[in-house]
Amino acid sequence: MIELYSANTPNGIKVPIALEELGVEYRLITVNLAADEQKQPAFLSLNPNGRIPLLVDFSTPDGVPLNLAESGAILLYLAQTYGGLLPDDFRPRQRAMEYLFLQVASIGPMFGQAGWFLRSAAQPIPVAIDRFRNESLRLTALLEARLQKHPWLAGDEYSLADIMHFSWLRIAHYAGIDLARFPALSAWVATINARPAVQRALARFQN
Ligand SMILES: N[C@@H](CCC(=O)N[C@@H](CS)C(=O)NCC(=O)O)C(=O)O
Repeated sequence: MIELYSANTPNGIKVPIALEELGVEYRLITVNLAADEQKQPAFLSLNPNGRIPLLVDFSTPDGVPLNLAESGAILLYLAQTYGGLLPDDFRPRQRAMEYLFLQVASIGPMFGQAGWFLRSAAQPIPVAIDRFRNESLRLTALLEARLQKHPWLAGDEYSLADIMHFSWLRIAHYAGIDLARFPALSAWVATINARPAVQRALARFQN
């Protein structure tokens, strides 16, 4: 049995998409970020970092529930535990890992900061907006170049790397990026968005 604490945000949708793709059942507990539920003692006792997503797996080999935060770690755990979303072959498997880490270390933080300085800062700080938006643009161009050559980020196979990046690229406008300027990425986003598992995951947040 899996419980997932999450919300309809770029990092929050990654785990339900992976769970739906893997066909693993879960109970979704929606966290109200606007009400700061993720900073309350009950949530902090599960994840001291006070952020979603947070997964609790009650079906562990040692019988002790596992609390796991960080979307990259969670997707890796699910892929390794439930089998899928990671290519079997040596090279594409390493490539999937490479893009997984690129997302958590670069795209996520850069898009997040670009969006925050563009939309949420109390006053506009042009140097910060330029810095984070330009770096987001550079990284977007990197993904575009990859997808010009390969159907998926790991190569020929849809993997957890695609889920990680899809969740941010589908809202690229948040970071001030016009996705229409990137044809391969736009087509890739549309293809992933049309997957039944992705639609089921997104629908879970509407209920
Ligand atoms: N590196 C983390 C980032 C998690 C994260 O920033 N989650 C956001 C939602 S997308 C959050 O919980 N924000 C609420 C807050 O910062 O209080 C991951 O990949 O899971």
